[in-house]
Amino acid sequence: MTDSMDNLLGVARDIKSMEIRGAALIGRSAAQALRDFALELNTNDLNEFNSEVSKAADILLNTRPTAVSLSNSIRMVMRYSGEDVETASQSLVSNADNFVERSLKAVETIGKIGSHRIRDGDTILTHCNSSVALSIIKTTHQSGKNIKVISTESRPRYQGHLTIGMLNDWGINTELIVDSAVRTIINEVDEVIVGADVITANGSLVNKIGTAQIALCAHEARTSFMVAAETYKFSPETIMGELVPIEMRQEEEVYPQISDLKNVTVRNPAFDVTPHRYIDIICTEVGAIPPEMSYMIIKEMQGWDLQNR
Ligand code: RUB
Repeated sequence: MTDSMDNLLGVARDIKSMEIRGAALIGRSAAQALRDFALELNTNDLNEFNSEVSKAADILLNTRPTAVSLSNSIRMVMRYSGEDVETASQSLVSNADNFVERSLKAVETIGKIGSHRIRDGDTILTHCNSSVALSIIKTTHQSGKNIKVISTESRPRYQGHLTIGMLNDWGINTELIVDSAVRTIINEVDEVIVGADVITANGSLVNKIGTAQIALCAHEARTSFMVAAETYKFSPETIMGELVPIEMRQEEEVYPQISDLKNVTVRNPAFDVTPHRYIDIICTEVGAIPPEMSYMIIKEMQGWDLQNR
């Protein structure tokens, strides 16, 4: 196997095993992996270049099924063109670099936009470990507002432990709760802020399992529910009526000794769907929008052309 394929398979493995995780990082890592793969390809034949790059793209696409950042990032990188290998490769590299740059800038901009909605003294509840939701929280803290964060554990993979480590390092007053304590503490919360794996055409949110229950609690308690999502988290496929595939992970993540129990199985969906009516606002890099505007974001920001599907 070539070194370039070896490296790409390494990134694909890390995405699958969740060494690389969180939708934004998955999208950027895939773009960079495809870029490095193209740069290391040793061929002067454009047909061979195209075919190898598209095989590599398929390998990355098959790592995790839910996060649309992965397919959107690969789609953007694969819009390269060129008369020969050199120009095609340059075009692909520039697409990948643009995606990564645009993603990093979006996370920063969302941090600023979202922080305007948070008041001094607020308590924020977050779930899982979303770099974009945390950008809002960090920016708010850096702006001098005094905030407290409550973080769920986010079983079964405990991404909440990553979140509290980061909040601790930034000097933010933080409390960790078990996932099932959300209903108990919701009346102390001023706003829920979560990230997104997917926003559908009708403005619904696909995010870490447990998000939908939190949204339901927040709705009942009249607590504001904010989603932090870059425009490449919006799913063009859902305009065509496609359903978002929900990743099912291994039973052992939830109960390592499951094989000892012959009459028991574990169901381990990694994500769930929060209906748009429970979402107050989606903070994107082009502004804070109501979920009902998601269709427009897909049409305008992603140049989505229904005729060419
Ligand atoms: C991560 C998760 C995050 C979103 C958004 O799930 O659900 O909330 O991906 O993250 P997993 P970000 O740990 O299974 O990848 O804001 O960093 O894109």
